[in-house]
Amino acid sequence: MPRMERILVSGFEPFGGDRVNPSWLVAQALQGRSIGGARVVAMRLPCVFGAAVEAIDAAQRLYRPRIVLALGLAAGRAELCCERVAINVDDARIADNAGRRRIDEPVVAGGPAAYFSTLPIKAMVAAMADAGLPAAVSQTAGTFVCNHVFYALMHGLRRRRAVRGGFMHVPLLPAQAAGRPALALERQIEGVALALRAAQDHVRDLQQTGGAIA
Ligand code: PCA
Repeated sequence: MPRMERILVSGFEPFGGDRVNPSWLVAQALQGRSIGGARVVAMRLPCVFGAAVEAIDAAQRLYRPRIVLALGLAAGRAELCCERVAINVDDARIADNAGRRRIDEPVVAGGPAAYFSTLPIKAMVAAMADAGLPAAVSQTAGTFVCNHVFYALMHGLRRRRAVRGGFMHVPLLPAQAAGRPALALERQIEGVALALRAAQDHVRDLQQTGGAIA
């Protein structure tokens, strides 16, 4: 009997003084769930340049997923954000959890300037919005460890078209938001599950705008 397809969902450990990181809580909640005929495997990444990439690479070798969705926290954002593009630069405003700050260094020396997500970001946003959840396409994943992992993931998948990859940023939880935008954990879990279902269902993305005018 063929093995059930797998989806790898990563979340990050807390960073920058926070005690929790909702991205890991969401991934953990989805562990073992069956979505669109595939089984979710969750993993927690260190918020450390380099080490986070080694961890997600090792998990891909072990689990051989067909979809890889990395999750991270974007404090201050109100929506579940499907990231469009990863850029080849690390420029950290704060130290990572190993105490290192990388400033204007490439994620991959000699790599292209950017990679696009190969997940159907418009379909994922539509699925979440249809369920009444705040969702948006984001045009930047920042220049910290999230973008670093997203870029390295897409670089690793550049010749493996059968495996699709992407990144979503989630908002703060209400308990940690201190007046900033927030979204309850249950709604974050529901949103990411719907986004994964849409990613399973849509190999081609929808033609609808998710653009921004600077
Ligand atoms: N958010 C950070 C790194 C880890 C996380 O959850 C970021 O957006 O880069």
